[in-house]
Amino acid sequence: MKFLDQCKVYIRSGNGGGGAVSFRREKYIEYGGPDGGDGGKGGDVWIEAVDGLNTLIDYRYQQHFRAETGGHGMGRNRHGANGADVVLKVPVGTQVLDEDKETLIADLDHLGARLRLAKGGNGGFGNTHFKGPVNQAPKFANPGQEGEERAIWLRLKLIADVGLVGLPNAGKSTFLAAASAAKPKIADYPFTTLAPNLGVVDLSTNERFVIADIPGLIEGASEGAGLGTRFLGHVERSASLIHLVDGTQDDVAGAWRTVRHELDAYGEGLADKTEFLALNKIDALDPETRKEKAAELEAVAGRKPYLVSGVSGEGVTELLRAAFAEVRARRAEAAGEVEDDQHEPGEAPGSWTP
Ligand SMILES: Nc1nc2c(ncn2[C@@H]2O[C@H](COP(=O)(O)OP(=O)(O)OP(=O)(O)O)[C@@H](O)[C@H]2O)c(=O)[nH]1
Ligand SMILES: [Mg+2]
Repeated sequence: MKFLDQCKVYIRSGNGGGGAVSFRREKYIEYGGPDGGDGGKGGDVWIEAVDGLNTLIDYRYQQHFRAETGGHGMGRNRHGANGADVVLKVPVGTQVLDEDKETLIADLDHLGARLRLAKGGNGGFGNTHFKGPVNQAPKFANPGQEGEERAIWLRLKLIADVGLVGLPNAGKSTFLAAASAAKPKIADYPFTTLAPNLGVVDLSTNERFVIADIPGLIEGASEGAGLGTRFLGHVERSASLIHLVDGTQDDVAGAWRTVRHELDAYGEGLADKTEFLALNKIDALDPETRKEKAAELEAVAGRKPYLVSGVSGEGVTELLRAAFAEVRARRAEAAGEVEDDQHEPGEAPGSWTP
């Protein structure tokens, strides 16, 4: 699955309708005077962040969007109809970039965020508008204004609700495969995962969230060791992190500390996110070792770890449910915040690379 979804879209707002040239003609009324109505306004092109979408796939199939032309004005001072608008519906988290793919036009980061991308042309004035003391019977009217035409890029930074972190080989990809329908590459050597994988966790029809499996972190990752920390950008917007610690290694406390240190060094609020700590691979541990390792983790982290196994599936659902409760709380919080959110255009799009 592509983590970044982007596509180019061509839009055009509607032309305004032309004004009409017309004169009143009625029995017994001589010199009825001009009565040409104005043209209608052309439709606008809007973009809106809506619920229920999570990809830009629709824009792979349709790239051209045009709003309707305004209706022409008519005699008897009738105004032309306004052209219908077109609304591009996109998932929350979509960024709109200019044709140069650099200039950020908008970051639709909350539900209902809406922006006019192209304004429809105004309708032209009918000849009624031009009558005056000098020219009482103008035989001309304005044409409608042209609509705007432009190309834009849509870019979706998929927002993983929960990020999976841990040392290489901690079993992150295996966990993702157990939790979702994703099929990440799994192998018993470090750095199997070279690019992030996403999976959708389906607890029930309306309990869904996205989890991201990112490459393992090693000591010094924040200084560029291993694959570095650049992939952490994918989980910056996540509600929480699931931190997996391989229970089959000798020093579980050290493993936890290493990863925490790298999260801290990376910054961007990652270290402050709720961490669901889990001792993984418990299928390979006897009850005695489980207790021992769990106690070691608890001692260093200050709370009890979940006990899970991506291979046997033990404890996985329980951990996912706990993580989802947090996701849900964050979503409710975000929905409440939207109203008074004085939103800024956001950081330059170039500052974020996968
Ligand atoms: N016994 C056991 N082995 C596991 C479990 N989860 C993963 N493994 C094994 O651990 C090894 C690494 O698993 P991955 O899922 O690739 O680990 P990862 O954290 O994604 O590794 P990187 O992508 O390299 O960072 C593989 O050989 C897996 O079969 C588990 O729950 N129990
Ligand atoms: Mg992996």
